[in-house]
Amino acid sequence: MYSSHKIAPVAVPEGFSHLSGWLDGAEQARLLAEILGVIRRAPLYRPVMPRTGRPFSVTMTNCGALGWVSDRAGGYRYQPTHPATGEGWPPIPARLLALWDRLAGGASRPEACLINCYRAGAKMGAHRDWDEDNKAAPVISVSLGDAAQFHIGGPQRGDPKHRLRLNSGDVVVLGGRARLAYHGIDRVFAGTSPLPELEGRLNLTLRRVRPG
Ligand code: MD3
Ligand code: FE
Repeated sequence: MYSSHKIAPVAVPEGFSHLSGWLDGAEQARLLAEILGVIRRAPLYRPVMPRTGRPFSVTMTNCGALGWVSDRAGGYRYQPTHPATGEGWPPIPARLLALWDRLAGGASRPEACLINCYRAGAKMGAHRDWDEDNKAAPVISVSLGDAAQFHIGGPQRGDPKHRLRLNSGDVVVLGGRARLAYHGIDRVFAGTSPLPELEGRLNLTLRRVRPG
């Protein structure tokens, strides 16, 4: 007999696909080495929120022709240079472009790969990714290191949320209605990284910013 407690199932938005374990351990290690190379050239920095100046708990950097940045005066935007060094961002590693070509359904290649770094206690509040002029192309996310609890809702902040765990090597494709859904990271499970070279969590998001 089923319990009579009514727990409404929360549908995942159309266009959301979670490719659990898409990258094997060896591929994760190769990708991580390349991303650590990016971070050496374009150091992680801590963005702050527009107007309030409140710091993010996540640190960030980018690779690609454009990178996503945020500061008090300029707000959320894409720009071709690192906010601290003034240098151009390093290129997106070829293996990430190959992943895009395989999974992005024919969308033009991404100009931006945002790298989010979560150390113990870091999280990312519910938000929508709204800064790309191109909202038709999917966003593709790759997780490395510690596992995290992710949530995705709908187009309104109050919509019911679907929660799932993202593990190292998981890939998520956000197309269709999922592309503009509210989402965030509730918590990181410290100490669960299977990669000896990585303590904490890195999330890479490939983004087509410009139309085309
Ligand atoms: C759903 N990153 O960088 S990845 C972000 O794990 C971001 O660091 C989270 O949200 C992270 O903006 C979540 C999964 C993800 C990425 C982009 C999305 C989900 C998304 C864009 C639209 C909808
Ligand atoms: Fe996001």
